Parts: sequence; C-alpha cells; structure tokens
Amino acid sequence: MLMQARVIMLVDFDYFFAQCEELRNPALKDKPVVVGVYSGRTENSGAVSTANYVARKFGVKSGIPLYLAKKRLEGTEAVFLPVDDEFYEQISDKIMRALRGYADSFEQVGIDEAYLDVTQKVHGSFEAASDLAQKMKNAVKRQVGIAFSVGVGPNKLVAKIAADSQKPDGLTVVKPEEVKGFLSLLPVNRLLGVGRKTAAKLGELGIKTIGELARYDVQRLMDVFGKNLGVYFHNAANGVDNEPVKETGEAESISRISTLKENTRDLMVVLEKTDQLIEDIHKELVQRNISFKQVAVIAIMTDLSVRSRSKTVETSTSDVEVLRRAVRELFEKFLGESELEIRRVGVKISSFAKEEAEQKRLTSFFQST
Ligand code: DCP
Ligand code: CA
Ligand code: CA
Repeated sequence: MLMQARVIMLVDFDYFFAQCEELRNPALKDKPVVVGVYSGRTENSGAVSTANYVARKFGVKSGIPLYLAKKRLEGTEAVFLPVDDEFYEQISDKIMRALRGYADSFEQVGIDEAYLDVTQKVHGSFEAASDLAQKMKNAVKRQVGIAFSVGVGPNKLVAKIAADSQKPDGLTVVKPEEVKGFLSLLPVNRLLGVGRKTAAKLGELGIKTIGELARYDVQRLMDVFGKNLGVYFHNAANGVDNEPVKETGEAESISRISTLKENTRDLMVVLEKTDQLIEDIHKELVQRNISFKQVAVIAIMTDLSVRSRSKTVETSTSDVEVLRRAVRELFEKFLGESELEIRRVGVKISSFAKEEAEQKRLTSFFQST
C-alpha cells in the first residue's frame, strides 16, 4: 500500500510571555515590553525571558542580562515585568484546547508550541492545510486574543523550520516538492541539534548551508560525527524526518473556583455561584468531547482553610444535570457538617473518558439487531 504523504503543522505562539502581558494590559501594546526573571540580588540582576517585537527593534531578546536591556531601552517608554508562569500557563491551556480539535493527532511541546498532524483532516492537501491554518489563527485570535505563527510541511522538521522563517503572525507552507529549495540556502544551525560547536565543525568541512550539508558525502559525515549523528544530519538536511506526532495527554481534571459576593452558609447562594462554574466546566467538557466520573466541590472557609468533598457518579457522563445534582448533594452534606461560613467555592471534575459518540451509536445499533 502506498503511504500517503503527511501534512504536519507546527504552531508557535508569538513573543509569548510578553504577548500575554499585552493581553491583560492592552495599553502596553505600543511600548517596548520586557518580561524578565529577576534573580533578586540587585534590582537589575537577572535575565530577559522574552520581549515584544517593539523591544526587539532595540536589540532586546531572550537571555540577555536585564541591565543591558535597560540600557538599550533607555529613553523609551519601556515596561519591565516579572514572569507570571501561572497566568501564561492558563492562556497556553486555553489555546491548546482550542487547537486540539483541528488535528488528527496533537502533540504539545513546551508552553508555546504544538505539532498537529492534519493529514486526514485536509485529505492530504497542502492548499486545504493553508486554509485550515488561517482558520485556526482567526479562531484563536477571536477566542483568546493571542497571535501565533504556523509552519506547514510534510514532517515535523520542515514544519518547525517553516514556522520559524516568518514571525510574528506568520503562515508558511512548504509543499513536499518545495522542501529542498526551501532548506538549501538556510544556515546549518537552523537544524535541530546543530549548535555553535557542530556548526563550527561543519564549517571546517566547508559546509555552511543546509543545501551543502545535503549534498555532502554521507559516509564522510558518519566518519566525522559517528554513524547515528551522521545519518541524522544527512536526512535532516534533505528534509527527511519520519518522527510521528505523538498524542500528548490533556489535563486530568477540570476545575473552576470563584469568590462569593459575601461569606455565607446559605445553600442557595452557594449553588447560584456553582451554577456559573458548572456552566463553564460543561463548555470545556463539550469542547474536549469527554465525560467524567468523579465530582468534587471545594470550599474555602472564612479562616482560609480549604475543605473538599467528592463523589463518584454511577456511569461516565457529560450530562450537565448529573453534575448539578452531584454538586448540590455534596454541598448540602458539607454545610450540614461544618459550622464556618464559606468564602470561595469551587467545582472540579475528573476521571475522564473519551466520548465516542459516533462509535457508541454504531455499537448499540449492532447490539440491537
Ligand atoms: N523563554 C525564556 N527564556 C528563553 C527563551 C524563552 O524564558 N531563553 C520563554 C519566554 C518565551 C517562551 O519561553 O515567551 C517561548 O519561547 P520562544 O523561543 O518561542 O520565544 P517567544 O515566544 O518569546 O518569541 P517568538 O515570537 O520568537 O516565538
Ligand atoms: Ca517556541
Ligand atoms: Ca514563541
């Protein structure tokens, strides 16, 4: 059987930590924004985590010392902020959730990148993949407010280099027949695994571009770098990469928590709040097409102690009514057992199963005939 060519995407969020900061404070948008890791030794000791593109024009980028960034941005309206991992993580989760649905298989790599195998979804067509990528960009822009760059290619290696080649807000499609031409003039350090030392070693062999590496005798590469690395360099330079997109799991639970308008022991007041949380949780449930079996409620009391109660529902379900009933039951019981007033309430579901609606219908059809 002939293997169909794959269509792979790499999504990489633009200047991610700094873009998150712009998202929660749009007034930052036109100013240089620098997100830094402050080591705390002196006010300016530490390094730049990332910077928006306004700041990059002044030569500010990931990894440089903060004092240097300050110097380069002297006289501008630059804003320096400390990293807020938790917030970036939240935004990242939202985007990843939105992207998953577009892929046959989905592999998250770090906080701001993901590979999507979309071969089936686009029936192997790179034109359709380009449209799909544009649709994804628009949807995430609308739903979350974040821009990203996409590379589309016949494998992960090409998709990644394609995404890097046009940023920010880029969309770069490299069809199988374009791979060699696309790679040939790029410097060798654009290949994964070619750092400064390796690039220097290749330079000594007269190899500067990926094209030169592709044409270089593979046996000699093996002599210099060893068999595995030599073969890898040869294949990579020729745009050959068979690594599959490996499905990565999703968060194992979904939870929402919120502060009550006033401290209370009134079940109705609690349930009014949890109803909002449940609605939100249910949305995510439907989006992810999963069902749950475990329900927990969380109560943060006026003395800030955290209590929780949980129960397992009879069958795995995505039914919002089952969730509502379970939450009500748990809070009824909880209020009967504690005396303090509640300050914040939370709802959490877990023990997920994939909802295979299509398949279920088919099986029940066959069973009933
Ligand atoms: N990061 C970091 N330190 C580094 C590199 C990155 O803390 N030396 C963090 C901050 C980045 C995030 O990781 O926002 C993602 O890294 P990227 O390399 O993808 O860089 P950006 O997303 O910031 O910019 P780009 O638009 O070039 O992708
Ligand atoms: Ca990245
Ligand atoms: Ca990025």
